[in-house]
Amino acid sequence: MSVELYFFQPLGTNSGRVYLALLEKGVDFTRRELNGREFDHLQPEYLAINPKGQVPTLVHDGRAFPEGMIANEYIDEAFEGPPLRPADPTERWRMRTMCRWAENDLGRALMMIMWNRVVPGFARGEGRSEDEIEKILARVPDPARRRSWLKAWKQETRPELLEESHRRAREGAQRIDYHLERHEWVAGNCYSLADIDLMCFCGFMFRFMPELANEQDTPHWAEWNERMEARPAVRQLRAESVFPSPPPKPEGGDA
Ligand SMILES: N[C@@H](CCC(=O)N[C@@H](CS)C(=O)NCC(=O)O)C(=O)O
Repeated sequence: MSVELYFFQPLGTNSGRVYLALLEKGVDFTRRELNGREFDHLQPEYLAINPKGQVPTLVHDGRAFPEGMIANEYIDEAFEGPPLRPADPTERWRMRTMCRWAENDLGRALMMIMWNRVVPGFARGEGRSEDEIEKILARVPDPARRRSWLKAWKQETRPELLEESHRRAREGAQRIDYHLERHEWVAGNCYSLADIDLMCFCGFMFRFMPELANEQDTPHWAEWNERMEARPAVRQLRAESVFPSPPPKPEGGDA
């Protein structure tokens, strides 16, 4: 059996969720790290594996499984190891609801904010010219992704969208805290893929948006973080990660 994972960083959002699921299951996998800053994900060899040019992609016995959330359900079904989906139907429903929310609601708002902060520096790299950058971005295969790269690179995202994302980030942090005051784990009584998603898509708020996520304002979330950090798989994930420094805040405040 061969298992490979193509990813940007062990602790990345989309990459991290699948990386951590594999660690939790105890799957022995080959780490295929792509350098996002060098746009390795747009190289023909990788596009042959994932034509959308996105990470992560799980490859199991030669078959590619993109799309992190669904890949994680596959991992839970295909490999031995502790279950990552609750057996109880209500908890399983809550797990899926929260995975979806963490990725597509709060996660999307956070991505809008972070994407706009990091893309210009990311695209410039060690001194690429504007011309070079536009040529690279023209290779992004998915037209919607290409537009979103270009908007962030040119800093053309509408300010109202960023303001709304900040509102959602603030409300989202409070919602997580309220939820974790009532449940030990995100799905209820057992650790699941929803804990993995909450950590990977939203956990970085403690570091990058400490005004919204911190021990005073979101104490139950902070306690859950401690439960997460005590897990051997999470410790291993941290040990295998090098997380970049926080990106600079834009001038003139928060948005
Ligand atoms: N729908 C994909 C989204 C994956 C995704 O957005 N990955 C980001 C990295 S965190 C990426 O590959 N970005 C490069 C790009 O979109 O061009 C999934 O759920 O796995």
